[in-house]
Amino acid sequence: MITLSDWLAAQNVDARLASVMTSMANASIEIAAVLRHAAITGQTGLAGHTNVQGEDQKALDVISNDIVLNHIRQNPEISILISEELDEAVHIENQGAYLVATDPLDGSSNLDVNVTVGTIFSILDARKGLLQPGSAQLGAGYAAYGPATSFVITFGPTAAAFTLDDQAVFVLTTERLNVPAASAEYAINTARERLWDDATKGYVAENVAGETGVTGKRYNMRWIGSMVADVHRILMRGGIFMYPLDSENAAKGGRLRLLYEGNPMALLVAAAGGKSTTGQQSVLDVVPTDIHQRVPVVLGSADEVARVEVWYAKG
Ligand code: FDP
Repeated sequence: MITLSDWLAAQNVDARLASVMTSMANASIEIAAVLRHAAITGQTGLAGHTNVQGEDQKALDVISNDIVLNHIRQNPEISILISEELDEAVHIENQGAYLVATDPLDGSSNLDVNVTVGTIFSILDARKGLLQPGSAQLGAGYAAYGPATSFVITFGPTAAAFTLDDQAVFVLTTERLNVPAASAEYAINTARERLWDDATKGYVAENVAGETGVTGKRYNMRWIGSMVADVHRILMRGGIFMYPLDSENAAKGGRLRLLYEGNPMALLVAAAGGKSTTGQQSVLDVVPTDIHQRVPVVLGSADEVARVEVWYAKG
């Protein structure tokens, strides 16, 4: 059995960077415990305020944010926190070399129905400022709180998955994630079809046509509605996840947040052999102009993302 700490010690990474992963793992273990009992302790439901995106905050969003902030404050290697739940970046009074950007509880609309949600995070060099492209990430990961709690991380070249055991220890369960280039599974909120651009409509129409269309193969659709859960499935068995620009979200730049949703997931998918695109460029190449910037996100199996790119190239 290889634990997360065994695995981290064996990686060729700075021990201070490894400690950031440990802090996020410890925060995730604590959040998993809160979620397990939230329905019993009455911690579900709204907290009564809205976050910076104008969305209602759930009690568990606030609790998860506090847990992450607490673990980050205890680690002197981290000097900046960017969180979906906080309007401004938090500058911590220390010399820490690392910045963490996080969505402490992603997929909150699934909270009250006991469907997988997660914590997503990105690690950057704090000295290089708040607005760095995803290609500058030093590491990234997420915890998926499902039937088991998974912790999936990368320092760049490869991605590994751990599963939480009964002793609250993360155990290595997949050493090298591999997103197969070919897949016949796609994930998109099809209720938004009338709002889509021509590229998204064209790509999805080909999939729906299945073996009678140009791809000559039958596709299946899966949409959990928590990015963490949908991307976790893709990292484990392939497929494509799409939250494209559409006529409704275009004014905001898309739906998902670049720094703590698009970038970390794009880095993990790239480490596992997959690809990402906004439709115009790799998600990892977008230079942010705001810490809460939104971006179109398409990621997953390389052949499928390439098909989407072909559609966008048609203009
Ligand atoms: P949520 O608002 O529930 O936090 O982060 C945004 C997100 O969930 C993603 O996790 C998820 O993929 C997407 O929004 C779901 O969007 P739809 O409501 O369009 O299904």
